[in-house]
Parts: sequence; structure tokens; C-alpha cells
Amino acid sequence: MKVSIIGGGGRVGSDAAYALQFGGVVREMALVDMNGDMAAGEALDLRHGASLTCNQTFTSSDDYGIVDGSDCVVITAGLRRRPDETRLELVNRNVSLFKGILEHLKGVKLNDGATIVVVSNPVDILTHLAAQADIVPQSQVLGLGTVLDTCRFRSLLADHFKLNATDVKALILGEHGDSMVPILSSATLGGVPLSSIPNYEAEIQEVFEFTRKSGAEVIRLKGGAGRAVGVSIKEVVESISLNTEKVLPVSSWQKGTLGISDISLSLPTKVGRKGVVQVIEPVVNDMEREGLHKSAKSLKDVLAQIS
Ligand code: 2OP
Repeated sequence: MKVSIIGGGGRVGSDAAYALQFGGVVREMALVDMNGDMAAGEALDLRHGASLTCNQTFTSSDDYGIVDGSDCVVITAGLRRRPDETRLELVNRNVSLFKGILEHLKGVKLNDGATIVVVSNPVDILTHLAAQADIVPQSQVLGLGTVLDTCRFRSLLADHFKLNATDVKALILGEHGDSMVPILSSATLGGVPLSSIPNYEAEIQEVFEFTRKSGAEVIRLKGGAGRAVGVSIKEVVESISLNTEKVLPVSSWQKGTLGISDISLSLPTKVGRKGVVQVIEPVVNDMEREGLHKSAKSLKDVLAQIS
């Protein structure tokens, strides 16, 4: 499968490429970046590692021509959030840049069934714009959404309970942003329901709050996230590439699950070769359902301001 990364010369795009190199599933990566030298440097650096990882082709350019023939386009390009800025405040600075990227993509020849995976922030809003752009069918447009938040939350819960991070199953759904919703009612720690721990909600509130602020904290400490974003992107792209239909909390245009429609946000979704196979209605309690509806409303309010 050929994957093009728009923004491949940047931190998130290059970390995604590096994660996909270790995954060894993707056959070819095209790194597009307005900074052509950065993209070329990343492509060369990645290719240098091929003999100890896997044999993949890397191309790079500041021109979208190398995107032709892609099976999946990952869009990571965008202006980074300032530490004190919410993702939604970033919207005005990123929407015009993103619409320019969509115009370029309308001019390339994607393979039949190609998918678009949006990472740039505010990811839910930009995912919706990409789905509305009719470059590929709506169901073939996904946003990284709360895959990253879920990844962070599981890792931080494991730290709190001193567990193997891969044994923690907990979902964050809704907006990849301030209104994200932790789904504690179905979370398990090594198979044990989190809800079986006395006073669990109070105990993990601090873990969730730190998760929610983790994006800003990483920006404050190192200028921007990349590593966990990269492995989260890898999880989505490989589920597409291998058609595994893994259930991931990707963002997509919702059509009524939990009573949520006409906005893109994260719900549990079977991800296959052509993107959204099925959105699965999660079992949520009243508070979680209310939180998800608040998330949808917050995103619709922003969308109304920009469209
Ligand atoms: C984050 O939360 C980049 O939005 C991404 O770090």
C-alpha cells in the first residue's frame, strides 16, 4: 500500500513515517512538505534505516505530484497549537491552510478506494471539511480523533495502577479536544472492570485531567507531540492497509449512532481497507452520553462559524 503524508517533513508526519517503517506493513511512503528539503531529509534518513527494518520506498517533494497512486493520504500539516491555545481556537489559523491542501488533493490521481486520514487540528472539524470535499466518499475519510487520547489515557492509567499499559482497556470518545469524554463504565484493567474499584471515578479524575491536558503539556515541554501521535497514526493506517477491521475511536462523519449526526467526532469504529466499515454504538451511562452530546454541540457550534 502506498501512503502519502502531507506534512511529512514535520514532527508529526515524520514520526508517523518512522512508526510505519517499524510496522513494516506499508510498501511505499511519499512525504510531501512545503519545506522540500525537510521532506527530502526525512525520506533519506528513513531509507538509511531500511536494511535494519524493512524494504520500503520513500519519495519526497514540495509538489503534490508524488501523491498520485496513493491508497491512503495522511494529512498532518498545520500550524501547531500554542500552549495556552485550545484546539478549536487554532481553527481559524488552520482552516484556510487545510482548504488549500484539499484543493491540491482534488488534483491528484488517488487509487480506487483510497482513504484520507486527517491528523491536523482541530482534527474533528478538519475531518468534517475533508469529508464534505468529495475527494473520496465520506466513509473513506477518517480523523485520528481520540485514538491518541485513548492511547495516552491507557498509558497513564497503567502508570497510576502500576500495570502493563497493554493490559488497560479504556476509551476516550467525542472531540479530540477539551470536551473529550472518558468512557469509564466499560474500562477494564487486566480484565477487571475499573468500576469494581471503590470510588474509582474520583480516583482516576486526576489521570483523566492530565490526559486531557497532555497535548498542551507536551507542547510546553518539547514544542509539540510526535511519538504517541505517530504510533496512533500507525494503528489506523495499518488497520486500513491490512483490512483488519480493528475497532478504533477514529473521528468520522456521524450518521445517528447515540443520536449524534452531521458532525465528525470519535466513536468506536471498525476500520478497514476503505475506511469506516461500521460505527459501533458504545454502552455508555447517562453522564457519558450527555458528555458526548455536549462534544457534538461544541463542534457543531465551531463548524457553524467557519462553513
Ligand atoms: C495532541 O494532542 C497533536 O492534537 C495532538 O498532541
